[in-house]
Amino acid sequence: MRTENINHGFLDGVLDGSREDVYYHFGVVSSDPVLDGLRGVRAVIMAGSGARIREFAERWSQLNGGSEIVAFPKEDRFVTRYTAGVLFASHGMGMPSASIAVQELMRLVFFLKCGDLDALDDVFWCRVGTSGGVGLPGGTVVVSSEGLMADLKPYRLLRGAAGQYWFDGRFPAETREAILAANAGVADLRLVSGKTVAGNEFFLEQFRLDGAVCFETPETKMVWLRWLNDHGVRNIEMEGAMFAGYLNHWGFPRFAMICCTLLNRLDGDQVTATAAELQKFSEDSGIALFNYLRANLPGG
Ligand code: R2B
Ligand code: URA
Repeated sequence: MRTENINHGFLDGVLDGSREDVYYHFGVVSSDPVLDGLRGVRAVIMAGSGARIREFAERWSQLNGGSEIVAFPKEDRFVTRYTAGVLFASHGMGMPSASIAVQELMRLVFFLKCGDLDALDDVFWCRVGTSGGVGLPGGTVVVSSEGLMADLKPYRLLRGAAGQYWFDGRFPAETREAILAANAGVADLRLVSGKTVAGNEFFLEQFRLDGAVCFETPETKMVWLRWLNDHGVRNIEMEGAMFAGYLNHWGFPRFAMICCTLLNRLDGDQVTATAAELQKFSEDSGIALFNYLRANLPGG
């Protein structure tokens, strides 16, 4: 971990009891007894939708002998479940929403691990999501090597008049290789790795022509998509650059993003896959995750 990048000025007071931390969007505070049962957390799994989180937790519980599932009571922002050493949490859509979830979960995990840097090193983080493929058919599962913004530069935020905060969007290669290895030879699962672009918008920053607001032409859209393709970008979603950036900032060594593609953006903009196809796409990214968890979480 990079302890120098952890906000000890705030977080150490939570550990020594001089202040309480309010994880407002998750509806829990650091003194809440519900957190006592989460100290053994070994992985944090995030997905955009709350329904997906409930399904994942059910599945992980079944794989672990029907382990008890703990829920946080507040669900109007994010849905959270904990079972068998894994904390599952939704993050909504886009980096503004997901960054709130990631920041509060980093604080929560720091508290649960009592600030122990070795214990924090052991926590695996993963976002499992959907995306638009770049030169890949719908149904391909992409394990990201790097998260970038629409200009192929890493995630950054405005720092008032002082410029920007910049982040490192690379995903750890060892974790990515371990995910690929855990899924080698799985029948009917197309798994690839490559760079991922996170757009701040589903339409404009993904160069779609079907938004209510549109500034692109078929030509400018294709120039952008081909530029991404030429630079090794395999898919486009809306959170990965921030997700990797924040986890790298604290120095977590094990994290990943696994996203299925819903369509090939070189062929179109609208998501026209059937409900059955979408279900299969979503299941495939879950299969890739659970194969990794079973192989890499001792006792999982
Ligand atoms: C993928 O899908 C969502 C938009 O439909 C967004 O959260 C993402 O990253
Ligand atoms: N999610 C995205 O952000 N873009 C797509 O094209 C599909 C899913």
